[in-house]
Amino acid sequence: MKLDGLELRRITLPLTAPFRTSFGTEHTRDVLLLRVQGPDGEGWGECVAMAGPYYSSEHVTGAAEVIRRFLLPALAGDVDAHTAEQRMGRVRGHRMAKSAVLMAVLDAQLRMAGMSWGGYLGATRDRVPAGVSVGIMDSVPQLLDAVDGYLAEGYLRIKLKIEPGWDLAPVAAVRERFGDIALQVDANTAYSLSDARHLARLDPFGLLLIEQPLPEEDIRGHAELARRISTPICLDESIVSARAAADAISLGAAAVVNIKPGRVGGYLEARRIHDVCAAHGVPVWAGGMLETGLGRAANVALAALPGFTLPGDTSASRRYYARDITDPFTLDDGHLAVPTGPGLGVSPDLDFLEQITTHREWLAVPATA
Ligand code: OSB
Ligand code: MG
Repeated sequence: MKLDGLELRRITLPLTAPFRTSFGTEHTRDVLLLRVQGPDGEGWGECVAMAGPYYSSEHVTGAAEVIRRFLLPALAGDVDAHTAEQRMGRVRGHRMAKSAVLMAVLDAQLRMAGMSWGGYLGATRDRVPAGVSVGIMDSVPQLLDAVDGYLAEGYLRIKLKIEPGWDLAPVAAVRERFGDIALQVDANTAYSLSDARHLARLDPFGLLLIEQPLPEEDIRGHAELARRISTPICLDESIVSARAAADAISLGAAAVVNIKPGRVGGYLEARRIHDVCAAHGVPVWAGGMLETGLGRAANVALAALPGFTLPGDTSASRRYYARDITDPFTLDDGHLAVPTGPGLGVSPDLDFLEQITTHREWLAVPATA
């Protein structure tokens, strides 16, 4: 396929409620959207990098600059998702930037071929079970109200964000009030190995998993922690590639893996991680980065692959935004439907996009890589 150019667009979307994690509080989502355009069609991508480099080392303004300066040449000449991925491999890191470019290229490619995202990746289901990630709150009663509301909407699994000082009490309160619901926690690297005895006090609550208790680079620490607590350890931040997944699994650091395409450089690498985990019998689930309907469409399709045996952080649009940029994803009996149309199967509302656009630029693809 031939591509003429890439449009970068920044939009600001207010979150329906502040989302607090151990690395900060988000009030709005500042999203970088990409649109590749060629003579035969277009494709959309969403960059999951956040406003600041607190979840991982990337941030949205940096990602835009990397795309502009270093990734754009990968789109020269005859290109598809695999060639673009290979050419971008020359750039070290910057996986969220690469993932956004690859998403736009793959969307264009699949729209032209009339193939759906799920069909291309190997989805085996037409709907996926939805979980919800619940931020740190000011008080336990406020948390119980939030969880109560999500359970009433039909969410099939609750994830509580935790940090030192907000862990045992909220977990105990949610267990006491709601009983035997599917419950897990996410620490976003807020602990150290010296907290092992404290974290072992979560064991009696029968959590599905504890997500990323220790720093990104600390694979050995997670393996050691796994010997000291009975809650299964799931890695998020640490799993930056299929190779990292294979290493973490063989070292005993990951009993479960959270797969986020942005974090690993795109949907092709995400599928490789799925395959590596499946080969090892390690369950995976689809993480989220507060995506708009574009990223959500792709994540929901990914979550329909056979190895995704746990509910993902693939919540309905209204959990995040009063108005999404695509037709909203809705919860039906605790599930989201996998889009079936060509490419992502959803398209942004261009009039609404104009209203929330803060910056827009057109980049012509150079003649040669
Ligand atoms: O660690 O999973 C995380 C959101 C932003 C950055 C990191 C994380 C999260 C979430 C929310 O937990 C997932 C979602 O609902 O999109
Ligand atoms: Mg996480």
